[in-house]
Amino acid sequence: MNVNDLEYQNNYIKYTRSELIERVSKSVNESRFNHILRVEKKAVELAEQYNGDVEKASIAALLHDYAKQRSDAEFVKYINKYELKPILLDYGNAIWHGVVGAEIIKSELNIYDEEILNAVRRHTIGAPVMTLLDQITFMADYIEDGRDFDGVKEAREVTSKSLQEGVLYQLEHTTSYLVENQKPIYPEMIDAYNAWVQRVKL
Ligand code: DGI
Ligand code: FE
Ligand code: FE
Repeated sequence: MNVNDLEYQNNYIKYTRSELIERVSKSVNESRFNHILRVEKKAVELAEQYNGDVEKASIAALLHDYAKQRSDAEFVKYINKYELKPILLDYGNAIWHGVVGAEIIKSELNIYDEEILNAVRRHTIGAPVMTLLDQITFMADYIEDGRDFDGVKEAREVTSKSLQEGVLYQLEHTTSYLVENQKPIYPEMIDAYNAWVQRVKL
């Protein structure tokens, strides 16, 4: 289906799709907003292919980077206010915009659907156990049509054959990239890699 024909019918959130898009467009810059729309398109395609909930796929995709452009100070404020894991303070925006971003979404948009919020929380780092919606959001972000990195073609091919193999592909490649560039890996991402490499046989 064309995403623009999508009308929300399940009351997961109190916004129509266009109202949600409007709120998101006010929270991020134009290039980030365009990325978000491409992620939504890809998430809806994956939901159709893998029998996911198309409406939740659209909502989670539209929200996944909602907090991406908030200041470090704002994230730290939320980490303290909601007593989130102190280890978060050792990381930065790359980890915060998903994990802490979910709290910002709750507080600003009054969206409380934990399945949707978890897909946002897990969209950067994955998790040892991921729902279908988590996997769709995680992969749509990685392979949306505007992405252009070494390996994206292969990532798209793998994901079109098996969503789970796509998840493992991303975990493998992102953790390798972080090691090669001497960047710290958030522990849950290592846990995710360990779980998925043992679950999925390539
Ligand atoms: O928000 P996007 O750019 O659309 O994509 P994303 O949420 O997948 O974020 C990707 C960035 O996050 C990329 O630059 C790699 C970085 N990242 C992912 N996992 C980790 C990480 N950075 C650190 N330091 N540690 C991680 O575990
Ligand atoms: Fe992100
Ligand atoms: Fe993204």
